[in-house]
Order: sequence, then C-alpha cells, then structure tokens
Amino acid sequence: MEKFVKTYIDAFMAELVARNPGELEFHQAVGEVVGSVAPYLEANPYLINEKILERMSEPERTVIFRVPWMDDHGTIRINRGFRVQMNSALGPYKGGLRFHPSVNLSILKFLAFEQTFKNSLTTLPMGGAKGGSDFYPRGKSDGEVMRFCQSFMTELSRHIGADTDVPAGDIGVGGREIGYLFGQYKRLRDEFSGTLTGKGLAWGGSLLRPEATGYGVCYFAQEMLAGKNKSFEGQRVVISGAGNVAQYAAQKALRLGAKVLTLSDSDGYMYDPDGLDEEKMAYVFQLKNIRRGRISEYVQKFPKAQYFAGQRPWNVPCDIALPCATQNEIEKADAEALVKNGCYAVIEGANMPSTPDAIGIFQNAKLLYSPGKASNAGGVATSGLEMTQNSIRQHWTAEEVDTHLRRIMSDIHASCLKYGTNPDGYINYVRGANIAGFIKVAGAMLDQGLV
Ligand code: NDP
Ligand code: 2IT
Repeated sequence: MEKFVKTYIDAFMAELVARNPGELEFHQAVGEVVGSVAPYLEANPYLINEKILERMSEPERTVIFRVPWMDDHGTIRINRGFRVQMNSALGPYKGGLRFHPSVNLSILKFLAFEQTFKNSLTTLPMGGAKGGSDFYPRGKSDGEVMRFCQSFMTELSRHIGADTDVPAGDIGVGGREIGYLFGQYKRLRDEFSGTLTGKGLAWGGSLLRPEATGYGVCYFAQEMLAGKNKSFEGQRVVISGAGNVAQYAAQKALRLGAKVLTLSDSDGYMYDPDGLDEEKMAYVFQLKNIRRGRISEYVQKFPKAQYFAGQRPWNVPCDIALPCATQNEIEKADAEALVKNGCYAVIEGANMPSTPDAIGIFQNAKLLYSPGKASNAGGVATSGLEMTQNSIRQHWTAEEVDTHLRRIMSDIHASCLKYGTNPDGYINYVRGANIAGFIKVAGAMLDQGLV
C-alpha cells in the first residue's frame, strides 16, 4: 500500500475511534471495510479529498427513544428504542430490527453500516439502516410482546415510511413481532402500506421471505463450492443458531444432500451424528417457532443426539461451517479448531460472526470464506422483492421469488470474484464484497452532492 493511503487510513481510524468512544463493534465493522477498500482509494485518491469514508461512517440520522410498557403483572417497564438511518444514497433506508438485551448503539451502528454495503450488493434500490431495542422477547407472553411492539412503533412510526425507511426482522423479531408492529403502524397512520417487510402472506408479505436468508446462504455456498468442483452432497455441515437463518440454512443444506450435524442457541449446542432429516426439521420448526423452546430439548426427542451446555459447535469436525447466530461467535481458538479439523469452507449467515483474528486464520489457511454481507444478503434482497410486489400490488409465486433470489445470490458472487480474485487465484470474498458494495454507494453519494 502507498504510504499516503496508509497514513490517511490510520488517521481516519484514530478519528473514528475518538468520535465514537467504546463502540467496539462499530470500529470493527468500519475497520474491515476500510482495510478492504484501501487499494481502491489508492487508485482513486480524489475519494480521500471527498471525505467519502468520513461521510459513510457518520449515520445520516440516529433516533433514540423511550419505550414504556406494562407487563402482565402490572409492573411498568422501560426499554430503549433505536433507529440508525445510516445511508440513503441508493434508496429508502432498509434494514432489520433487533430485540435483544445486548442491543446498544455500537451494535446497531455496526449493523447499519454493514447493511449499507450489503444492500448495495443486492443491486436493488435500498439504503442502509438498523434498529431495535434492548427488550428481550424470551420468556415474555404474547400480550407483553404486543404491548411492547405497540409502544415501540408509536415512536418509530414518526421516522419510517414506504419511501423513507422500511424496517424488517432480525434477532428476536420474527413474524409475530412484525405483525404487531405493522398493526400499530397501520392504526397510527391510517394507511395499509409496505412500510415493513417480513409481513404475513395474507397481508402483503412475500412468499419465501422467511426462508430467504438461509436459502440464500446455501445458494451462495453452492456458487463458492462450484468454483472448487464441489457441492453440498455428502458434506458434513456444522450450523450455529436455531433461529430463522439457521433453520432455513439447515433445511436447504440437507435438501442439497448435506449431513447437518449441529444447531445451537445461547445456552449450548446439539450434535446429531446421523444428521438432520425432514422429520427432525419439522420438529425443530415446531419447537422453535410454535413452542418457542430451547435446542436442548432436541436430545429428549432424538436420544442419539447429544447436548453440550455452554459450548459452541466449532469443535465438531466438519467440511462446511455456517455460523448463523450472532456477531463475534467465532473467535481465534474456534477458527483454529475448525481449520485443524479439516473444515474447508466458512460461509456466514449471521452478521459479522467471525472476529478479525478468525478471518485472518481462515484466509491464511486459504479456506473458502465469505462474509455475511455477501452470503446473507438473500434476506434483505427478498425484502426488496416484497417491496416491489407491494408497490405493483401483485403477489409473485414462490418459483418467481426463488428465481430472483438465486439470480441475485449468483450476481453477488460474481461481484465478489470481480473485485476479490488474487493473482494466485485465491478469492478474497471480504475484499470483493466490500469494494463492490463501496463503489456503488460512493458513486451515488458523489452524484447527489454534499448532503
Ligand atoms: P433469531 O432471533 O431467529 O435467532 C437467533 C439465534 O441465534 C437463536 O438461536 C439465538 O439463541 C442465537 N443467538 C442470539 N444471540 C446470541 C448470542 N449472543 N450468543 C449465542 N447465540 C445467540 O435471529 P435470526 O436467525 O434472524 O438472526 C441470526 C443472525 O442472522 C443475526 O446475526 C442476524 O443479524 C443475521 N441475519 C438475519 C437476517 C434475517 O432475515 N432474519 C438476514 C441477514 C442476517 P437464543 O434463543 O438463545 O437467543
Ligand atoms: O441483516 C439483515 O440483512 C436483516 N436482518 C434483514 C433486513 C431486511 O430489511 O430484510
């Protein structure tokens, strides 16, 4: 790297850390992108004078608000609500809502920043945002979740709209929560619009949106594997998480012939030596989505499986790992264990599940490694397709949506190859995804002037 670029990037990162103290996840996400786009800045130094990185890393708007609600015992509860509207250069702000006790400004800024580049990669007209609350849906009654969602939306509704900002789900926000949020939005605004995605099929949702992130991960993986003349057939697959993304990644992987060995949650993981099948998947869907149970219960139903409390699944020998739970869930020692046990592909379903150290280990070992912003983009892409269907007031078949989804994942893969292929043929998907996402956002921002 030329010295002037290195000097600039070091100063930029120091300034970012000073301006956003303590926001470690945000520093991590920005640092990864900035590291990747250095060669592009070197070739296009006018972007440094344009302060494009400084502009991109400052949210256009951040809203933080009180969310008061009453629990089933009549006790008053106060949570904190957020919406980080990071970038609207490519379209209305778009990105999920996360309800989890760990939610804070740093986590939502990292997610909104990632979302901006991810949405750019999808080729659809969507800017980047993220929001949510430190509210924990686990253990709450449906009534409590509804009252929380109504209070949350009462404030959020002032800041969103079908052409302004279109939220969706993320951790802790699924079909139930989107329903309550949509109902309150409709009531407050007196309009039935496409302001949220992930809606129920009967009221404006798109077929395949629930499946889209997990299926998209597997479609992207198929493209990566095909480049090595491989496929899912007969491969041992380890998956973390047991939520929306993990469930549908598991279902698609097993349908493509893989042996899916694990699922997990924040309490531990289950290992099924025979692998999941359709009957076991049906049990998991029922357990997680209807009964809202824990993955530890799997081993009571299928006693050949084992449960490991308090552990992550990364020590289980596998060919392919699909982290689908949360950020920084693969640390250095986990990455070393994966490589040592013969894993040759890590394809991220979650956002930023691998720490920078872990990514370094994967890339040094020349693994097939893809960052979430490329491989999990199928979810938001299908949200974009839901927006399109809402706008034209039509409903596409599952086949139509699936065809779009496959094409989008294939196009994202091609973008990664374009900007990420090293002289020795190794594909650096991190650099490919970051540069491809960045070029479009940067160009649109420059076109639109200093706003
Ligand atoms: P869900 O809430 O449906 O499931 C999350 C799963 O991850 C649960 O099994 C949960 O376990 C586990 N998990 C959550 N937090 C932690 C933690 N701190 N440590 C260990 N396990 C944890 O969320 P999604 O499946 O929707 O999201 C999973 C990941 O995928 C997130 O990174 C999200 O940002 C990303 N993503 C989601 C998309 C979507 O369309 N939903 C699209 C693109 C990315 P527990 O029940 O114990 O909390
Ligand atoms: O991280 C993500 O891409 C999501 N949670 C989905 C966002 C969306 O708007 O569908």
